[in-house]
Amino acid sequence: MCCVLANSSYAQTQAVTNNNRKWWKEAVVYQIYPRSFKDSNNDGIGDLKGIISKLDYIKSLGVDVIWLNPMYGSPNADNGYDISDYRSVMKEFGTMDDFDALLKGLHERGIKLVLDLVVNHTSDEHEWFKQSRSSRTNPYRDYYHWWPAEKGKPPFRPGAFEVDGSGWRYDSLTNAYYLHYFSYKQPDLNWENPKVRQEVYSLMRFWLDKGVDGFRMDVIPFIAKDINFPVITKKDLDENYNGGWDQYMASGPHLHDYLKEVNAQVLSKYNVMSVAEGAGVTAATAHKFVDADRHELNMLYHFEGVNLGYIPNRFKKMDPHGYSLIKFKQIYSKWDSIFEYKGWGTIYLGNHDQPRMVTRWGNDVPEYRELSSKMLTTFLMTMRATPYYYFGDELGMSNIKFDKIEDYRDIESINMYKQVKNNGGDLNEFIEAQKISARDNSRTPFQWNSSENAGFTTGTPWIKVNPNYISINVEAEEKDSNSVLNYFKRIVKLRKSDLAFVYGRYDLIDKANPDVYAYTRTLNHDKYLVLLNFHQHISITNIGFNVKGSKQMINNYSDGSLIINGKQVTLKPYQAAVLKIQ
Ligand code: ISL
Ligand code: CA
Repeated sequence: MCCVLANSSYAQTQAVTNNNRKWWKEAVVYQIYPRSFKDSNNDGIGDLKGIISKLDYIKSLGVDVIWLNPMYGSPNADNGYDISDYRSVMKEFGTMDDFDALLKGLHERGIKLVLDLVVNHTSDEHEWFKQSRSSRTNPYRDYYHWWPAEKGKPPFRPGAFEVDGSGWRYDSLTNAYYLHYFSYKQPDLNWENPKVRQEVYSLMRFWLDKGVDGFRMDVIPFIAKDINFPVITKKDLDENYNGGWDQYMASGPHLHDYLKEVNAQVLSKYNVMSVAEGAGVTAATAHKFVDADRHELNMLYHFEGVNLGYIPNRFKKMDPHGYSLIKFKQIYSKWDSIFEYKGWGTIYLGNHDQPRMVTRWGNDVPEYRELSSKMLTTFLMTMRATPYYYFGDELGMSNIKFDKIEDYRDIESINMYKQVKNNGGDLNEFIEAQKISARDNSRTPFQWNSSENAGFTTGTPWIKVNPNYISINVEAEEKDSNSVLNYFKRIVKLRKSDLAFVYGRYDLIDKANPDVYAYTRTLNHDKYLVLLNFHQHISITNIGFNVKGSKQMINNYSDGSLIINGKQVTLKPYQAAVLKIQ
C-alpha cells in the first residue's frame, strides 16, 4: 500500500517537471479534412486557399495544432490516401505557394501544422510503382511486394477496399501479383528495402524543412510485414476482429527497428510531434511505440474505443442495444493507466474515418443534439491525453444518413455495398447500418452559414451538404452564447486554465454506474470533478466524498443548474459539469 501511494505521488510531482512537459501534451489538435472545409474557387471541392480564408475562425477556437488530411498529388481513389507525388499539392487543393501561405498564416497565429504521412502504400500512379510494375528487373521492382505467378496464387491477404476482398492483384505485364492492403489503387511499399526507407525519410525532411510541425502517421504498424507471407485464412482474421490484422498482417519483425530509424534519422532532428494511427495496437504493444526511452514516436491513437458497439464482421452494423457505458469507461480508464508512467495518450471520438461524434456516441435528435455534443466535448477536453478534435464537431454537426448508395463518395461504402450485393446480402440492412457508421457522414461540407450549400461553395459540392445547415452553422452559433460552438471555446479555455486538466491524475468514480461517467483530475492541491450523463434520462451518481460547496467551472445546461445532495449528484439528460473541489 505504501508503495502504491509513493508511486502515484511520485508520478504527480514528476508529471510537471520541465523534462516531462511537452507542447504536444498540452495541445488541443483540430483536424481539418481539406476537401470539405471551404471551397475558394467554387469548383465544389474544398482547397488550401479556402482554409487560408478561414484562419481567423480557426484561431478563434483556441486550438493549438492543425492536423491536415493528405493534400499531396493524388488521383483520389481514396481521397488523397493514395499519393502519386509526395512533394506536390493536389491540383484540386491549389499550389505549393498556397501551402506555404497556409503554413505561414498558421504560424503567424501561433498555430502549428501537422501533416498526414501515408507511407504504407502509394498510389498505383506514383512513378515508383509505374517503374516497379514495368519489368521484373526494374530498379524499383523491390519498392513494392510482388509475388511471381509461377509460384501459384499468393497466400490470402485481405484488401480492405476491394469488392472481392483480396489484397493481391494480378498484373499481366510481368505475370505477378502485387500486395495492397487497401484498394488495388494503393500498392503497399516494401519497407524491408532500405532504399524505400531513405525515400520516405527524404520526403519527411522535405516538409519538415519547410517548417511543418510533425506528422500523423497513417496505419504505421502495417509498414512492416512478415514477407514470407505465411498462410492465413479469412477465418483467422474474422476471429480476431480487433487484433487479427495486427497479428497476421502488420507489426512485422522489424517494425520497431524502422520506427527507431525514423526517429534517429528524421524526427529527432526537429522539434516536432508524431502520432501513429495505431490500427491494431493493443495495451500490450502500445509502449513499444511511445515510451520516450525507446526513441520512436510520441503518441498513438488506438481503436478500442471507437470499435465499441459494432457487431463483429457485419459491415460496421451497430448492436441494436447501442454500446455499454460501463465498457466505454473500462476502455478509456485502461488506456489512461497504460500511459500513467510511460508514453502519452490521445483521445478522440471522431475523425474522417468515423461517423459524426454526436450521432455515434451521443444523441442527434433535435432535443438532445446540442446537449449531448457538449457533453462529449467535455469528456474529450478533460481526459489525461491530447485531444484530437474533428472539425465540425464544434458545431454539433451530425450524420447526414444517406438513404441511397448513389449519394456515397467513399470507396469503402461503395465497394462494401457491391460486396453485400454480390453475396446476396440484405442491402437495406446495409444502407441502414451505414447511416450510423459510414465515413462519408463526417466528410460532408463544413457549415459556415445558412446561404446555399452552407457557404461552403457556390458550385456543386463534391458530396451533399447536410440539410440541417440552415440552423447548424458558424454564423448562427457565433451569435448564440449558448451554442455548441461557444461551449467548445469555453471548454478549450478551461482545459488550458490549469495543468491539472493535462497532467493531473485520473481517478474513475462510481465505475459500475451504467449511465454516468464521473472522474476526478488531481494535480498537487487542485482537484476537479467531471460529471457526464451519457443517457437521456435523469441519472444519479454517488461520488464518495462531499461535493457540496465546490465551485462550478462549466455546465452544459445554460442555467447552471446541478442537483447536489452531499455525496450524491443528480444529472439531467446528457448533463455535463466540471466542478472544482474546494
Ligand atoms: O476507416 C476504416 C474503417 O472504416 C479503417 O479501417 C481505416 O481503413 C484504417 O483505420 C486505416 O485508415 C487510414 O488509411 C486508409 C484510409 O482510407 C483512411 O482514411 C486512413 O485514415 C488507407 O490509407
Ligand atoms: Ca476548390
